[in-house]
Amino acid sequence: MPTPAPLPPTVRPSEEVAYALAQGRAVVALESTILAHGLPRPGNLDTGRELEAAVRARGAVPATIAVLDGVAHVGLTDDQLARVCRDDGLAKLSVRDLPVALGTGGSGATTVASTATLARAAGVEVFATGGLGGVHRGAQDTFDESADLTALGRTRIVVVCAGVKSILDVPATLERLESLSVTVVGYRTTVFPGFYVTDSGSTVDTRCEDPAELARVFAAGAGLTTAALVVANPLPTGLQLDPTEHDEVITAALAAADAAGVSGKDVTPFVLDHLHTVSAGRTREVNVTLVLRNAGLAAEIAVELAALGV
Ligand code: PSU
Ligand code: MN
Repeated sequence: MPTPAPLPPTVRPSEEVAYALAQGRAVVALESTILAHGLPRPGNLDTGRELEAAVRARGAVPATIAVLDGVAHVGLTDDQLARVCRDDGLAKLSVRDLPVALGTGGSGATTVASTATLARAAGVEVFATGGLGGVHRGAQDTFDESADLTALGRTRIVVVCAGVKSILDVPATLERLESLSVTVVGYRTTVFPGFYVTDSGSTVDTRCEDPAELARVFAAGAGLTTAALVVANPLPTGLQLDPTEHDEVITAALAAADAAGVSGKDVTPFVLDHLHTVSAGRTREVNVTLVLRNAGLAAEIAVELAALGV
């Protein structure tokens, strides 16, 4: 376990997380934007708790990350988690927003980019989310590309996801991940998953077969790369959203975003929310299923990494 640089007072691991890290025990970071902005209330709080339980069930300590009153908490109390899931108008904080929130006493949920950044700063090496942000469709006109990509290009952490959100331009996102030297491996497959669906239509070059192999792959990058290892964990076909329904609801949701004139960081939450409505809750169900599976796999990888003791 590498010794992290001293933390600024505005980045605060919980007692449990600090203790686990000091003991070299497995810790898994969890993001809060999926809870605050990606899933509808009030069920999002159950999901937040289930994610933490899924990590614990596999012998790792969960560290859900969010900024509350000017402090970035790495590991939340249940009250803090409830606040993140309940508060109206909680900000969505990417990396560029962190200095403002931390310097002015602000609060907000953290995206993949900012969660990975804060986790790494605290010494956490494994992180689970649903789907990564990436290149939006039509980005050649809007330049809308998630800061998740550049953050993963400079943050040495394992990120377990079900691919990138399928509202995006998936092939373009994979190209950008390659340019940014982010290692992408499929978990027991070379078919790159499509978030709600098993197959995005794209492939990856590499597959890994088990958590121990993934831990060895991550450890082997020490000193060679400062980029993330993305582990793409597909839903089994039996659990995916029906692919025909998937394409229909995505088209409808993107058209609605266009008609509403939504732009910038509001696009992803708007489209996800619209999807939950037009699919009568099916996208929500599938999103919860896939993120729980990712948290479980992330915990298994974290346990293997801790066993390597590097
Ligand atoms: N994964 C999910 N649901 C989500 C997200 C990820 O299953 O809501 C969030 C993550 O926090 C990710 C963000 O970083 O969506 C991407 O937002 P943007 O496209 O504005 O960068
Ligand atoms: Mn964006």
